[in-house]
Amino acid sequence: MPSITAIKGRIVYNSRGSKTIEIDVITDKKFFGRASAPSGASVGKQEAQSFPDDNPKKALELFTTNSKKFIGLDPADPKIIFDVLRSIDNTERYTKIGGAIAYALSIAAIDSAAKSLDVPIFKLLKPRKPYKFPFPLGNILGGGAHAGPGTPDIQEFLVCPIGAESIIEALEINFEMHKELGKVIESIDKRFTYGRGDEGAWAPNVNNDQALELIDKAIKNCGFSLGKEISLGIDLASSSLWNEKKKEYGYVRQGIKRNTQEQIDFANDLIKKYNLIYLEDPVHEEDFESMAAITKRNPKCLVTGDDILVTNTSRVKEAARSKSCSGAILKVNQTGTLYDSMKFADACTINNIKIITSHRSGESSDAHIAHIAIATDSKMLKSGVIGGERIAKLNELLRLREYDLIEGMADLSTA
Ligand code: 2PG
Ligand code: MG
Repeated sequence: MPSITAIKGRIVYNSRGSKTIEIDVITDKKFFGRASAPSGASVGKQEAQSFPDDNPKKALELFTTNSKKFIGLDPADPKIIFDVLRSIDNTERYTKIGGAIAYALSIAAIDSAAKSLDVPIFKLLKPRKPYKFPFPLGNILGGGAHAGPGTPDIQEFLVCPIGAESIIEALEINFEMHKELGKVIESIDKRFTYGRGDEGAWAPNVNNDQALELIDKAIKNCGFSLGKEISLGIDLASSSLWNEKKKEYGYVRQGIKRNTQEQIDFANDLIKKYNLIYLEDPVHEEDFESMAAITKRNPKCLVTGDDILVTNTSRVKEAARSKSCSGAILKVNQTGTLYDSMKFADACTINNIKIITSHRSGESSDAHIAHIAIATDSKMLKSGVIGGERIAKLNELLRLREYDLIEGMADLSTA
């Protein structure tokens, strides 16, 4: 059995230049694992809290004081790491030690275990086949919490290369779309500065409707057709639009307000008009009922919960009971440890809720989520299209082809 022989944490910076936690785990004195925690800009209320009192230093101090407790543990067993961490912080949202520690520790441990056992991480997490490549779900144009004034209220316009038969073809379709969309934006806006948001998506000075028209034009220019080579998805990130006092969604940049029924209609219309195969957080994070109405009406679209589920097993069970979602975002740092996430994935699978493993808008150059997507049978890996920290995950998918263990692309049918 591999055994942790050394462990060390430090503060580093993420892709937004904000402080985060990085942890090194060494197994059997020579197998080195490392991970650093990502962070969100549109954060669900029920997510694990990144740092105690918003203070990374405090998180690191508590971790360092307790780090000896992890020496001698089996790094290949996410449950053991979870149990010891829970003996230090048993709060629901890791408010004492911080979700950033939980993330970095549990992922660094599996990273070093995989090296010591000379197997890819995904195989440690799911010992048996079948393994499939997730479709890359790429953010090509965005606004909301990820970009500045003048950009659309909608946080993310996403492409999914549904016609691709291999992972390389899938990535290339997304790259081509991103490049072409840049040219299309420039052709209508001579002052376009090639500005991009936190996830590498174009951040032009257009509203939601114009954004969709531009994307439509780029699809045609590439010679693709909607529903054949490519399909569209949207992350409405509706909790960022919701005003609890006024009980309405404010599309401030476009000057539109929508009450709950209007928001449901808007979501249904978007799915219909653009044949969306994916719609994330169409309503705010507490509205399981409206999510259920949208899910029921659109059986061919993955109506996906992000802020509403926060990778939380109890919440996805509630969503299954109320039939609120057909898709679920899995972000390890929303829930804390790798073990928490694998439990969440099990609950999704049992309830036939399709998993979409996802990056955060504030990322590291780590690639572990590519393995997590494969191990959890994710249909898609939401990881942007361009930008070093986004490409890191996508390139890992390409490397994984060399193991000859993964056969073909995930099955995207929603049945
Ligand atoms: C989302 C994510 C990732 P953030 O809302 O799905 O795209 O954004 O990390 O800011 O929560
Ligand atoms: Mg989201």
